[in-house]
Amino acid sequence: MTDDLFTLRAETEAALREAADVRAWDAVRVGVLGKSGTLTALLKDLGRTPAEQRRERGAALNRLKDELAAAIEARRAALEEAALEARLAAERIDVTLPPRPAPAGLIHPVSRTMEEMAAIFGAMGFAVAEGPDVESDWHNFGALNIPAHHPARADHDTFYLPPAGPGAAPPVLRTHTSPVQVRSMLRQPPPLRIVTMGRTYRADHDATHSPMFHQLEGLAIGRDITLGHLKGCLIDFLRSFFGIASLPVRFRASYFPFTEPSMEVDIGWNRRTGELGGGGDWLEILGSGMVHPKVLANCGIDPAEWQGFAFGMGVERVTMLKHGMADLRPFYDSDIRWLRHYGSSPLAPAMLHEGV
Ligand code: 2NL
Repeated sequence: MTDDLFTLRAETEAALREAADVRAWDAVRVGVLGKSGTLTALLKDLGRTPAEQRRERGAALNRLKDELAAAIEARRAALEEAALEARLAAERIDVTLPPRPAPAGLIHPVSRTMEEMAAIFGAMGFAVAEGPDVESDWHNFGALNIPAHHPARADHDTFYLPPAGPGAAPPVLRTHTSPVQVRSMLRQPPPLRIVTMGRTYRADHDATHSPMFHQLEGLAIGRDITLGHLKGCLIDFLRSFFGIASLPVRFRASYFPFTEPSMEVDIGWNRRTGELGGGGDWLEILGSGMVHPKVLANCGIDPAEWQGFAFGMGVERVTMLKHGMADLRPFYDSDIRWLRHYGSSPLAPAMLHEGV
């Protein structure tokens, strides 16, 4: 091999060593083996080599060409491997790290309140009863001592549905959860201790009324159930639900067609600040009474042998009071900001207050 070929080999090997990435490596390859590369030029010049040296020169050039092609290929493989190693090192992850907390759905305040109510009344021995949203006129009104043309019907703004046939009473969207309790009394003999929660419907819509809202009702039937049991049960419930052990509770005579006597229940609050508890003002929170003997009889229970108490309240209303919410309408707007603010984690247990 002649000096110029030694030099070309040494220079190419040095250039390959210096090529730090595939771009630099390709420049070396093109500079040597490309169309205008140094080695290509030497091969083209072979014709001008004197005839007696041409054979040896040609063989030397071809050997060098193979040698450099191998060196170039080896460098490419080395560069690619180094690039892969660097990428693997950079993209390494620790699969033993705990996962980031995933955003989860939240419990709607109405559901949360109903869960808390079921827990509190459950602790007092009440079972949860459920029933249909579409009711017969009799289950929603008749059984509850509200016959046709009774003035109390006017208060209920009832949604009537198409009747099953000519002359049949139109079914209704239940205006309260009482028909669920009527069905429970008809289905199982006393004694009975149930609460029922769910959707109710009234054709009424403004800032404080929604055509669909939720009610909780309770019913306890026994041989010796008295007004004293009603008062103790509701005082305990209200103090537990609002988390205020000393919450003032007041019972005030009222009227419902399905209870006699009937009582509305007020809790203490501060009208100016909206704070529950002391403050000297009273706020109506629920209705209650001793189940009317006619209602017991309508539901197949002998009023000479059995008596009981019942009560009802609005779920949205007590939720708003508990959490200081001003407006009813956002309950049904599905605004994700409101839901995130007022929703609660499904992982947090229903908050129950001990020692109340
Ligand atoms: C209110 C008042 C009340 C009842 C609901 C009831 C149910 C049966 C028999 C007798 Cl099956 N009474 N429920 C009793 C008194 C009051 O609700 O202000 N609700 C929002």
